[in-house]
Amino acid sequence: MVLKLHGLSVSTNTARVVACLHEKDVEFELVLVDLFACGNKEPSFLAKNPFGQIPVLEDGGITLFESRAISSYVAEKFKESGTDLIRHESLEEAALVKVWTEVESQQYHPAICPIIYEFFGKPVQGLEPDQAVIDANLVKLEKVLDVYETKLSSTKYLAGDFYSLADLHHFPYTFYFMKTPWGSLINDRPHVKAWWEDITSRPALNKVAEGMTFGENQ
Ligand code: GS8
Repeated sequence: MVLKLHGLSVSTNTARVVACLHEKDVEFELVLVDLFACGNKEPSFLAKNPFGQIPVLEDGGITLFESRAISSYVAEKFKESGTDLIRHESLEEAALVKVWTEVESQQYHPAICPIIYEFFGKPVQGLEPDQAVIDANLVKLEKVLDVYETKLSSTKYLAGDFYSLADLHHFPYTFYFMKTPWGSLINDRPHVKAWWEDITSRPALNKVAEGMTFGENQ
């Protein structure tokens, strides 16, 4: 049975899961949820995710929400196909992948998410971006990126010399961030820049990027 992913291709959190499905060569059906028509607040959707957010994955008898948990499930279930994203043959490498997936969620995301919301999300809702919020989070993001610059000067990717789920999880928000006026935060750090260029040359991620057109008409 084909996996069903409820979401939108422009959505960052949907794109995180789609990236993982492409890396694993897993066939899936994207079921569109119209956020603008509040499709995510309908009882049939709330039955799948009581928090009313995309993405949601349905795989046979199991229904999952939270994009990082979904991608971990996909990477684990299909560990034998496509790119090995979780280094399942090495306890140490697998642990490092978990460390850096946590870093994305606990350090990187809290800084980058408000910037993306202010810059792309608010105008779509007819609201004015708050530059003070953007500035405060750019400072936070710079500090995280300084750590990344040091780390990536000793290993090619975040968890080691291998591409993993940890790198992949950074893709959607960084992709939109590079369309803001502050892409120099990435480009001015040579190791971070090389890492980003390497990741974005991956066919699986290029495929995801095709659908990430949010804010293109701004
Ligand atoms: C966040 C999902 C989310 O914010 C995850 O899956 O990683 N921590 C969750 N989804 C947004 C769309 S942006 O991708 C969403 O569904 N927003 C609508 C709403 O909150 O009403």
